Amino acid sequence: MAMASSSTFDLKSYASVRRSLIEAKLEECLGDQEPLALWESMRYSVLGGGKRLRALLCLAAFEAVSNAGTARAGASNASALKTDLQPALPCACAIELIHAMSLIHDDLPALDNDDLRRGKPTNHKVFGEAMALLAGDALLMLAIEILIDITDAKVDRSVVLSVALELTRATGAHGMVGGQVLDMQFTGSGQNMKPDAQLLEAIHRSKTGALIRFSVWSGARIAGASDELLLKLSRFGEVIGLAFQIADDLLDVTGDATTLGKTPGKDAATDKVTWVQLFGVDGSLKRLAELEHEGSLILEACNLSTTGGLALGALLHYAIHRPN
Ligand code: GRG
Repeated sequence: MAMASSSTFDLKSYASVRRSLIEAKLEECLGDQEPLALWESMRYSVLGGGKRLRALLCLAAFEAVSNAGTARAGASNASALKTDLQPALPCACAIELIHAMSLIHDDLPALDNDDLRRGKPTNHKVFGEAMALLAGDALLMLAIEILIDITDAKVDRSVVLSVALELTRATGAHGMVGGQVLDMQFTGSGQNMKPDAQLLEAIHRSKTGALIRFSVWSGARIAGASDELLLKLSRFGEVIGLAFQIADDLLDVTGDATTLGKTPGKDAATDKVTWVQLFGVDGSLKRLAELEHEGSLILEACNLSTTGGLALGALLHYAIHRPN
């Protein structure tokens, strides 16, 4: 049987099968409930949109670690669902809920003041600022709720607790919120207060990278990865997180509104410090190539050649070369 590699791996089929599971679970978590206006606003920003990159990373890491040590994936069946993903599904969805809430709040007039997201009017444009704020708050707590509520017999309570703890760290002042604050402190500051590459990477690592790193780490943790493997996959997640944000900065310069589903050129218009602003398009492409190489080496060292491992490699490539 022909063996699949990261470059021949059919990510499209792999992702399509797993996205269906993710969408169904998100629908279940966000069923119509009271107060209707609140749930409508929550559903608007979570369902029917988004690449689901973070949830896919979580499921791929879970799959990779669950099957570590078994036979290499064959090219023809690389996307087939052979592993029960249910133990990791609530976590994958919790990550998407947190991600969606961060987008709602990020788009508010008090922050980025954006009108367009995923090709639709932003949440506050449809439901008003007060409801958008509250929908974000509710999604944040719902994410924690569905995580702590994991009752799958295959997942030990101590694992659930450690995953919940890491998620709060990745999301709050140690992670996304802290990174957003640092980002704001440099936005619009002109030439005088530019961070250097190290500081900018630290901002990216917390604002965007922490949740992406958590996505990989949590899937691996739920699957019972050893401390050594967790450390390697955690670094892999960090590399994807950083690369994802640099690619995002590049897309803001090179993309168009239809493909991106959001307004391009905002970074320059608001004088946001980005990799592109500091090092130009070529400098950004060079850094992305370095990160892709580093991520591939880490993955090789993890020795995860089954479907999940190949998917992680393909998702690294996708995070860097994606169209939106
Ligand atoms: C978490 C309590 C709490 C508050 C949020 C606003 C804020 C604090 C943080 C901002 C975080 C943020 C929006 C970072 C940008 C990350 C980014 C590039 C998002 C785009 O992600 P994609 O491309 O989006 O994966 P889709 O639409 O595909 O899901």
